[in-house]
Amino acid sequence: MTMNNIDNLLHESRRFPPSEVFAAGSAETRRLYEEAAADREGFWAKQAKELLHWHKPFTQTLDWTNPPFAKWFGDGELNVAYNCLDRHVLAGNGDRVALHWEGEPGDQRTITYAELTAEVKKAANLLAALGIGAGDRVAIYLPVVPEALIAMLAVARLGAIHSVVFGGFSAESLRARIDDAEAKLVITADGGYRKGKVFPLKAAVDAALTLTDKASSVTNVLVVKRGGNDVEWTHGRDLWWHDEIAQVDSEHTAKPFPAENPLFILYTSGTTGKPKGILHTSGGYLTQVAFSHRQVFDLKPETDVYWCTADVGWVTGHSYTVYGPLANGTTQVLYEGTPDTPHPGRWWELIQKYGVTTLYTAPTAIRTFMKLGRQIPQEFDLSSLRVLGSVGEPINPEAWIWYRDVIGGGETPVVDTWWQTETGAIMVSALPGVTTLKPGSAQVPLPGISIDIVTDDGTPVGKDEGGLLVVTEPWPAMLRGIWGDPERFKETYWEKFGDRYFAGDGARYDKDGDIWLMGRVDDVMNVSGHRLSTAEIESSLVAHPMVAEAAVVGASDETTGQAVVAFVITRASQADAAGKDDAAAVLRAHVTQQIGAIARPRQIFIVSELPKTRSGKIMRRLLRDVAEGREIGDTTTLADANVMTLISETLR
Ligand code: 6R9
Repeated sequence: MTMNNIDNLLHESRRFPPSEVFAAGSAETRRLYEEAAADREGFWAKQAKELLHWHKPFTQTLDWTNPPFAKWFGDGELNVAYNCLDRHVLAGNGDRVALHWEGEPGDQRTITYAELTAEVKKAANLLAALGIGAGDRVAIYLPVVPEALIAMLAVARLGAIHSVVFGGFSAESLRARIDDAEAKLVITADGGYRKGKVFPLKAAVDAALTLTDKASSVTNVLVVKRGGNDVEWTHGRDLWWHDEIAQVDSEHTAKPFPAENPLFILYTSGTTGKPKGILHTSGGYLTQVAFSHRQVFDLKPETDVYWCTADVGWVTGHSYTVYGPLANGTTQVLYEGTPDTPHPGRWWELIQKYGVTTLYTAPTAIRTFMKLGRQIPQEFDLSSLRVLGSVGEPINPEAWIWYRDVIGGGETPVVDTWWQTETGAIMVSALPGVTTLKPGSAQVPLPGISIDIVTDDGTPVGKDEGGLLVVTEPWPAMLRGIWGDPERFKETYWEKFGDRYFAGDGARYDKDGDIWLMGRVDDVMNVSGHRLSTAEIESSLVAHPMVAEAAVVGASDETTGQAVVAFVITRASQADAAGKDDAAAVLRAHVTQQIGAIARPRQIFIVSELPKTRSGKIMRRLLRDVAEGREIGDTTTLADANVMTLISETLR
């Protein structure tokens, strides 16, 4: 976050105490803080028992004898899918709507808990017939269609491990993830709808599996029919989902698995070129996502209609579309497409149509709507909304106020939720019935979560001071490791402060002790709430024959938070032939093809030098000054003081 934003934060001083409606039920919520403060582990044990069904009850809560490898509820057994499905049906809620799904072209499906359970049972039988059992990895590369959730839950039901890959990732990225996890099966679709067009997914799977001569670990590809587009077919490997599902038994008994059985791997960008496979397990994860979903959104499962706009390919989709809401028996909206198709009021139309009470989205979306103007949402009846959530990056107070006023009718609480793929669940957030809301601040750790802000050498800072955000005690939904790389897990998160988890975010306490997130302190960018690594994009750029050297920075961007800006030194012979503009266009396309459209640089500057320190480190801070059009900062540590003049001259 830039200094401008920080100034901005300090200019908004309005405070919003809970309204009477919310405050009425808050005594119980307040007690949660007290209980957790008195006995943190006992508190989580109680939540795990109350919120979940255990086939075999646990007797141990936390095993932290081998840090940083935690075990929660280690001797207990449960089935994650049973908790999200069967038990609601058995409790008499089978007729409750689980999903109001809407496709981008306007097609709809309403699926009750009984129907969803039946679908997942069939899918589990199908996967088992294809040889999937406990511990096997299944890659899921689907648009936001009900089958994405059905596939995830079927994998979970068998005790297998899913790795969902966002549909916007390229064939190369997909292959890297398939290889790293050694997935046996890929579940995809012929296509999905985006901005009025069908984008191909099966074609990317075909390309991924033939990228190298080396055979992949994949034995089958299951294809959901969605786009209706033509697809190529590899006989013996490829199977249509609908054909296969029609042939399997509809009964399936969910078997219990140990609480620490892996549930999923989700890849996320770190500070090196190689994405990390974040590993989550079952009992602790499900406890914390169910708990936080219930408390942060003041959930009333009987009456609420909840909508989380995240794609299931991101952690927010895992924790707050699939596992948290379904464990709580929530009715939710699931929407396949983009917010502006076929018209810019599409989201608001959906809220009106389904009577959405709870909306969970990202600041980048809110800022985009702000730019389009309030008249668009004002054409729709949004009065059903009662809680609004934000996630993915710091929300600037201006967007916070707009969200509350224009979308929430000036009354609806806005909860800003801080968490990460690694934390699995929300860690810092206001609670609507208890917290007096401050626009722009994520505010307080949830009950049972221990957070601190410390200096670089680990000393806790005081009120009105800033530093690095750490988690000081293990938490139930914490990552259990990086797939296949325990050393990297220790190094990345634990080496810096020993017994405390280093999140990679800067933060400060205000004078009341509330927490304000200040953005990443490492080389991770945040573009539209998605994490991208500078190193990953740099290595993609230097892999192109035209490029000699590349440096990537995240420059602040009004809508997307940050935008990718690249500085590239080309190999003389090649670049002359192409010309600067063409070279930039070619390289932007290259990054899209290698990683995916989300990583495509907003700008590529062709330069003759990069600013480096005497030890050869690229000084990204100076490049950020250039990218953001600012006066260039202190250059005294540069090996060659003239470099910045040279760069500025080239770009003039
Ligand atoms: C859930 C999710 C995690 C990174 C995180 C931080 C940023 C997320 C935030 C926030 C400020 C918030 N972040 N929520 N920053 N306020 N409410 O986004 O996971 O994709 O792993 O990103 O996103 O920088 O470290 P993930």
